[in-house]
This record gives sequence, C-alpha cells and structure tokens, in this order.
Amino acid sequence: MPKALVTGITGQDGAYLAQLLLAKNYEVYGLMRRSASAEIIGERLRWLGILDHVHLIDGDLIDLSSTIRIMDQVKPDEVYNLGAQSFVAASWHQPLLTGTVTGLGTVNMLEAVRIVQPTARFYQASSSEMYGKIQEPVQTERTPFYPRSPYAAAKLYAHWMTVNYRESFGMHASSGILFNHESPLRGIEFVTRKVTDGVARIKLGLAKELTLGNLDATRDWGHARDYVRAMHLMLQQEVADDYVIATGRTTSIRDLCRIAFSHAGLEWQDHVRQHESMMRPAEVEVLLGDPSKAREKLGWVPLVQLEDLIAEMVEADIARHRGRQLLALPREIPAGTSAAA
Ligand code: NDP
Ligand code: GDR
Repeated sequence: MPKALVTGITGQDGAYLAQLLLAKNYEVYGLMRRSASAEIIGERLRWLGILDHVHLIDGDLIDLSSTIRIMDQVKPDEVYNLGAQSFVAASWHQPLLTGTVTGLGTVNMLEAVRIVQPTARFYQASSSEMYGKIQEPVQTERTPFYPRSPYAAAKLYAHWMTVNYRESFGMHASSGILFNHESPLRGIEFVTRKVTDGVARIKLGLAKELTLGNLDATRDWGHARDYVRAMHLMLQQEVADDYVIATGRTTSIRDLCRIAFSHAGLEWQDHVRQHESMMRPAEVEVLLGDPSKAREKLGWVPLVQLEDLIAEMVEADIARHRGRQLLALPREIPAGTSAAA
C-alpha cells in the first residue's frame, strides 16, 4: 500500500486529494495544525466522508522539527505540500507570516524529505499568481513570472526552491502551476464562493446585497476535483517536472456574477455592489493558462465546465443555508463582512 503525506489536508485541495488517494488505495497521512477548534478544522474531510479514513498528525509547516518528525514517522512514498497561507488579500496584512508559512514552510518540507526520506516524490502547490502582471497573454511553463503580492512572492520562492532541490539533490520534486480552482469546499473568502454564498442568501431572503471589489479582473477557473487528479499524475511520471494546470478559458468576475445569479433566477445587477475596501493594493488583472504540456505528457484534461461548477456551488450553498447540512459544515463568516477582498 503506497503511503502519501499531505500538508494542508484540511483545506479544499487537501480534502479532495485525500479522497482521490484513498480511492487509489493509498494510506493517507495529513499534517494538521493544532487548533482549539479541532472538531471544526476537519469539516471538509467529514463533508467528504473520509475523516475517519486518514491519519492526522499534529505539526506545523513553520516548525522544521515537526516536518522531520512526521517524515520519520510516516516514511511516505509521496509528499504533497499544499499547506499555505493561501488568501492573496490577507498577504498584504500578514506579509511576514505569509512568507514564513508559504515560502519557508515549503523549504522545511523539502529539507525533511532530503534529510529523512530522499526517495519520496514531492509535489509543490505553485500558483498562477506567480505570473501576476502577465508578461504573455497566455501563460505557459516558459512565461516569465512577475509576482504582485506578498503571497505570490512567497510562492515564487517556494517554486524555485523546489526546482533547486530537484537540480541540486536529484530529488523527484515537481511543481504544479495551478490556476484558480474552486468547489463547494472553497473557503468563503474567495470570490467564487463569496458569490455563490451571496446568491444563496439572497435567494432565500437572508440578504439583499453582495459587496465585491474589482469586477473587471478575469480568472481561469476550474474544478478542484479535476486539479487534484493532475497533482497525482505528476508524481507518477518517471521524471519530475513543472506543469501548468488550467482550463484555457478566462472569465471576468462580472460574468461569474451573471452565471451564478442567473442559476438562481436572479439578476446580478439588482444585488451586486462594488466597494473600495474590497480592492487590492496591486491587482492581477488577467490570468489565462495553456495546459497543453499537461495534456500531452500527463494525459490530463479538465472535465468540469465553469457553468457546471458554479451551479454545483450555488446548489450546495442553498442547501447549507436551508440548514440541511448544518452540522457537517465548516464554520463560516457571512460574505461581505470582511474588510479584505
Ligand atoms: P486552503 O486555504 O483551502 O488550505 C490551506 C491549508 O494549509 C489548510 O489545510 C491550512 O490549515 C493549511 N495551513 C495553513 N498554515 C499552515 C501551517 N502553518 N502549517 C500547516 N498547515 C497550514 O487552500 P487550497 O486547498 O485552496 O490550496 C491548496 C494549496 O494550493 C495552497 O498552497 C494554495 O496556495 C495553492 N494554490 C491554490 C489554488 C486554488 O485555486 N485553490 C491555485 C494555486 C495554488 P488550517 O485548516 O488549519 O487553516
Ligand atoms: P485569487 O482568488 O486572489 O485569484 O487567489 P480570489 O478568489 O480571492 O480573487 C480572484 C479575483 O477576484 C477579485 N475580487 C474579489 N476577490 C475576493 N476574494 N473577494 C471579493 O469581494 C472580490 N471582488 C473582486 C480579486 O480582486 C481577484 O482579482 C486564488 C487563491 O486560491 C490562491 O491561493 C491561488 O494561488 C490563486 O487563486 C491561483
């Protein structure tokens, strides 16, 4: 039975990846931060019905002794490093924490692999945010990077350290440059989920308006379930490499609103408001990925269309607010209450 160690297992991708690996008969271990709210932290895994099927080990990415201890305890065949401070807007408020967790935390994992389990295959969760102020209209593995936030700068450091460990120590270390991917398990602070949650509240008469920031930005959105398949495929290759994972279609926040509100039979213009406080100090205006290399080398293609993804999210949020799944859900803050966008 192959063994996988997943950091960030309590997050959106970690939960879907754990589900995929269990279905493939892996023994799945997850690094989990200690929390005073441990019963809530595991909610995504519970939502997928797999909380009791994974082994959770306490530790923290910023603590090298944690990563070494866990590597020694598990001796995994594959390591998926998904843990991060992953919210771009928060990275301006907490730049040092973001650099420590998202940047140096990756090196703590790489060091633990190098010291304890150098034969393990390593996956790094790199990001399309590294392209930032885009240098080419369609981004590939060869497009130069131009990070626009403390988050993106931290991810870029982690990305190059992954490449460096591959080239310096011969480690099987791959980086997935993933474009935005969403699901009903997406954190409420990200724009897709904020919108689908807002649609649900408005539909059910719990709210009248939804306040957003920049409606002109465009993103290449896919489904998280499709994207974790790509992570696994990367580690099954004989030679480690870096891959762009994207759909090849970009959509504005405005059009996202149109799709989500119309799914519930609502007009988005009647409800969406823009507010300065939701704007970012520096914006990534457009992202559009070319996943040709992943298609050719991994045989990976995305299966879910944006409209179907948004429909699934709206339905899930309506169900949540109807209270059908109240006990099985992550704790949420109401959309629009955060000062940050
Ligand atoms: P989430 O924010 O949902 O999950 C982040 C995970 O990291 C959580 O499990 C969180 O734990 C954990 N974490 C945070 N800080 C620490 C720490 N100090 N030590 C250990 N674990 C920690 O992110 P996603 O699932 O959406 O993304 C997964 C990864 O992929 C992230 O690295 C993200 O930056 C990257 N990425 C995501 C994309 C997307 O569109 N979703 C696109 C490209 C890259 P806790 O539950 O305790 O907070
Ligand atoms: P992003 O995702 O920053 O691309 O990072 P997010 O959904 O937060 O923002 C996407 C775009 O929407 C605009 N926007 C708003 N965003 C939020 N969150 N809230 C709002 O009210 C709002 N209004 C407009 C933003 O300005 C932005 O242009 C995500 C994360 O998962 C990262 O970890 C990952 O690396 C990248 O995707 C790829």
